[in-house]
Amino acid sequence: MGKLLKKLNEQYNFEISSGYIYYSMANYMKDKGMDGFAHFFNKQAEEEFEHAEKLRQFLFEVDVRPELESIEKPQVEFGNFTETFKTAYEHEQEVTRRINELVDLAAEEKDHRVTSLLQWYVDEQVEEEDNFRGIIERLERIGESWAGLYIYDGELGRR
Ligand code: OFO
Repeated sequence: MGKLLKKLNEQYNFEISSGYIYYSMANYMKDKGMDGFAHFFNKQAEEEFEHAEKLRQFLFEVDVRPELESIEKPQVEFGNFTETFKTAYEHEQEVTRRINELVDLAAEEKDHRVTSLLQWYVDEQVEEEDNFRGIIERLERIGESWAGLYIYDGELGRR
């Protein structure tokens, strides 16, 4: 496996571990009685597994067998609701950094197949980051108001 495809395999694993982190956030929220926020993070986890699946399919298509690595134990406590979303946002920024690195490497290696695949991830990251920024802004406005939190919990529960 060349360097670029190895890095893609790493990203495949990273997407799975992202899903794992979001499951942990979902459990934190559920434990605090915020079923809507928990639902949001469960959906987010499912999306990560779809991102992983897309990479897995691609690797097979270019005749590489994807390899699974062990997954690190995710964080369990997150401080509070806003902090949880902030941690998720920071995680998405890390994903973006990794995708950009892959884009640069694909350009260096002149691998247009990978460049084309990665364009989808570049666009997806713009959406993901915007999404989390919006949620954090809402939560910061709501502050400590339980009435506001419950309304927003219901809203994100319909995602
Ligand atoms: Fe949440 O991002 Fe995957 O790629």
